[in-house]
Amino acid sequence: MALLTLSSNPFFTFTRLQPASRFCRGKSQGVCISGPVQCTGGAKTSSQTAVIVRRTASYQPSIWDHDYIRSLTSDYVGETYTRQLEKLKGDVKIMLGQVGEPLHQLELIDTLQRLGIHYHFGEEIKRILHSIYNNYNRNDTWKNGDLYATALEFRLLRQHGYHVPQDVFHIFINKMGTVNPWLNEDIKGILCLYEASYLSVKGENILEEARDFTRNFLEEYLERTVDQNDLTAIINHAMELPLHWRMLRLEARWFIDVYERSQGMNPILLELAKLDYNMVQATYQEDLKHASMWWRSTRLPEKSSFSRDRLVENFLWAVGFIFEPQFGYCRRMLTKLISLITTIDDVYDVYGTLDELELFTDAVDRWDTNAMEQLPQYMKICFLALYNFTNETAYDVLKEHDLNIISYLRKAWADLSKSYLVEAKWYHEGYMPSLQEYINNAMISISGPLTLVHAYFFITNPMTEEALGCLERFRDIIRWSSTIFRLSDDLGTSSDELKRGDVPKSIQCYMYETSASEDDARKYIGFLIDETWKKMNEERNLNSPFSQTFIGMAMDIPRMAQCIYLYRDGYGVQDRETKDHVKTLFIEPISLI
Ligand code: 0FV
Ligand code: MN
Ligand code: MN
Ligand code: MN
Ligand code: MN
Repeated sequence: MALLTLSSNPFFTFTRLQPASRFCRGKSQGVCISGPVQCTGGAKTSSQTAVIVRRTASYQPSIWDHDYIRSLTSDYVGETYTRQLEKLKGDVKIMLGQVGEPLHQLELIDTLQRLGIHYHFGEEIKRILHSIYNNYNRNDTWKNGDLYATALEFRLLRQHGYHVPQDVFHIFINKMGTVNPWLNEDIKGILCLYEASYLSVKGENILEEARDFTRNFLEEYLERTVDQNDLTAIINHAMELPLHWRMLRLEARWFIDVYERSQGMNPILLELAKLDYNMVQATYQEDLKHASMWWRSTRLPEKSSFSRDRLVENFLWAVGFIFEPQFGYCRRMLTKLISLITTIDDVYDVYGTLDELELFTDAVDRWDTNAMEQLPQYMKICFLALYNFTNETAYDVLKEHDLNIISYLRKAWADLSKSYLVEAKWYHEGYMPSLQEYINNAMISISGPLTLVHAYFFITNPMTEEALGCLERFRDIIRWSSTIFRLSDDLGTSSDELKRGDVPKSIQCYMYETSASEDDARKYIGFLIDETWKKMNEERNLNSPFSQTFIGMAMDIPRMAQCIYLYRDGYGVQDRETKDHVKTLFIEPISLI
């Protein structure tokens, strides 16, 4: 197996190319790089003489041993803990019923959410927010022109789907687009406004200004504050990523420590949060063991050694997508799904030759085991693994709901394979798409739509023919979720991808289109992520046929992607932040004392 040399990869040097001389215009503003591209060896697997040139990604093997995963245990199982949990839940329900002041109600809800235990109190929280919303214009003396109270109410109401106008912040912001000077000492209020501003939709200029102002203000505050304390830690955390974009479980783990040290901490809430965290961790361990057994039984890790072996990290993605303990089936199935996606992605991006990829795409499109015959050996096992997994999923649904969903799953896989093939062809032809042309394909090739279609079947109950139609018709939430997933992945992975030879990603398409520097292109992609979140926020509040659980998952996908790709490719490179996340979430319980 030969390595593709970097110099033969046109994209590696593209930043130095002059557009007109080296590229030819393609359809819809895309361009072709003229000249031959290496790595096009035909798939003459039976021939002794044909040399197949394959790329390599040099992925490191898994750092998690299967037997180690199997050996994970938790003390936090059994009736004693269940009883204690129920008692604490009862205490909190009483608390929720007794707290009278709207501001205290909101603070309690915010604390429950941040501690990750809100899911036990869905009905109570809904009832309280409903009554606050109903009194919205009638009784607001409790806010009394206070920025913190106004912003907290705004964020929580919007989070729960209520429409609150941005004008509530009018009185705090003057014509210069800055917060009124009397607020300069109100750090808590400004931080709260910063977090609230991420709930905005397109065109909300007050919130945009508020975001810019609060970010600058808080950054300056950090610069001039020498003492590091809990407040600066909280602000730093918020500057890294806003609450609205955070992966829920890791945020809960982080906040439990902050809360423990905070003034006015309520010991009942703290105890419930810690106990619940540990008990949920015990269910994660069982999910993980189940998925790990399956992964081993497929023998894909050894049969596809060119590909990423990332079962534990795949489970981390799944927990990011849906954390509540009762969704174990969904998490297990998602973990399997993501493992298959990753293997097949590496077939297309790294190992497969173009001829082989055409055959594979055709086999998936025809959904025909007869088409397997023409595939090289390494592809046969991938194909049958995906075919069997799909049938397993469909069988589960047929069994439970009397519905045959094979056509939906087939179509989702065919769409994904075709988008992979488009990228492979672009790469082999040296074609440079326009940014828009790239995104149209890449929001599919990131596998967000495939994942959400599957997720829909993993969680929806009851399921009806009518509801299935919605998957086809209401695609925007899926589109925005997948777009952010794609753009975040490009920010984290494209440098390595281009080095080993891959299609130009969003950053490079934009650089080529506008002659921007890489730095500016990255900023622009960050801006697109921002704008796409606004579309998600808007879409989420429309009257949707999807359940709140499904919509939550569509929003948790970008959150997880932003977490994994925050500093680098935390998926390909597993032994840094990602390893800490795995330990924190699945291995180490919180000490109860
Ligand atoms: C991205 O890998 C990635 F994270 C994949 C394929 C698996 C995760 C899928 C889910 C969590 C649903 P990579 O950067 O190689 O993907 P692209 O599309 O850029 O080749
Ligand atoms: Mn969720
Ligand atoms: Mn790919
Ligand atoms: Mn890839
Ligand atoms: Mn990538």
